[in-house]
Amino acid sequence: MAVAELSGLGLIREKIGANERLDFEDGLTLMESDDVLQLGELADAARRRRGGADEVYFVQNLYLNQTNVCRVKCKFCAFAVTQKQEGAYTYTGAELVEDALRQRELTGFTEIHMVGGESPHVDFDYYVDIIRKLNEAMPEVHLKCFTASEIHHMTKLSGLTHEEVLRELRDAGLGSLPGGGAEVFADRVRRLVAPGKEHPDVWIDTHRTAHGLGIPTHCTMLYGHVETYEERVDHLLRLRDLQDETGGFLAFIPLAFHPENTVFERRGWTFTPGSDDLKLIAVSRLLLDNVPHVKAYWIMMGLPLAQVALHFGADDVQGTVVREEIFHAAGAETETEQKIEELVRVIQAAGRVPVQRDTLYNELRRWE
Ligand code: V47
Repeated sequence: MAVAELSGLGLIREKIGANERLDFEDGLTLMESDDVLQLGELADAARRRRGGADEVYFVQNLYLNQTNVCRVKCKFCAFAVTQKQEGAYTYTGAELVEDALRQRELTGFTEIHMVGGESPHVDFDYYVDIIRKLNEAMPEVHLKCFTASEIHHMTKLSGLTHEEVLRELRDAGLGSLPGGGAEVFADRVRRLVAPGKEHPDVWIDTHRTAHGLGIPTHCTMLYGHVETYEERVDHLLRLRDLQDETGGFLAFIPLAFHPENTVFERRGWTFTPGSDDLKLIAVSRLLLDNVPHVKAYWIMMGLPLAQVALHFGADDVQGTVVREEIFHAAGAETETEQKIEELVRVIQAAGRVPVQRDTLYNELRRWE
């Protein structure tokens, strides 16, 4: 077994050295390996071979959630509520602008990352209005808003196509899409964890359409629940295929399942082990040879493990964030905000060069 595994990774090492693309079987060999250190070393080598250097990126951003009211009931989600439940909120465009402007006096964020539930109690004009108002109030701030699932929800609210919805949002000021809502594409997994959600092909098609309109996007995978290694690899390769076709993904973000306050907590599920989080960073870096950046999302894995992940293929720690709700509803114990100085310190302590970027990875400032 050990010998077979060694030879498997040895083969993959050779392929990486020869710039050969890894296939499904290679992906499976990587996922099945417990040699996490070797995976990390391979991923870091592949990253450098493709032109990556010592830079580690972060963005100064603000998280907003326009509503936590959601019709879908995904089993992994601890954030969503129904309209009648205590704590339900839906903010108007004016309220979101007021909140963002207040935060702007405290931090000079360059990006607003806004996602929310699929509320049946709003219409498409609501979404266009909040984008337009935020854009008018802060035209220099990049609006990275709404998952593909939310875009799909807007087609249901409006009767418009995905392309029409995206065009209207883009014309109102939308800059890019975040990568949420992808979960794991395999039908079996979707039926178990998100039976109320649209078919996974819709996520792919929505991102393809966005890329066609010149709207860059991000991609994710929510791992650590019912998915098999095969299903993880399949997910990553479907992302790679789309990137081959369009080149529109800016970064991949592996998202570790957080079980607290979800139905899975009642079944005794626990958080993913750190070794799995590192494996996911490494394997995704190895398989997604065409996606420029892999994020070690510190909100999810904590800053110390994110520092290690920077040596396992990741080159981005996402951002300063300010007020994260989705992972904290599900038991994340990290802070909800980091100051730039702290991100810089953490990146430097990991032996890397901090670079503050904008959403599109233009360099704004570097700390040598
Ligand atoms: O869409 C929900 C996932 C996503 C849980 O694009 C959960 O740069 C784990 O997409 N445990 C939201 N995951 C977060 C997200 C994201 C984060 C950082 C950067 C970017 C980017 C995107 O989180 C959801 C869903 O897929 N999620 N509940 C949970 N309990």
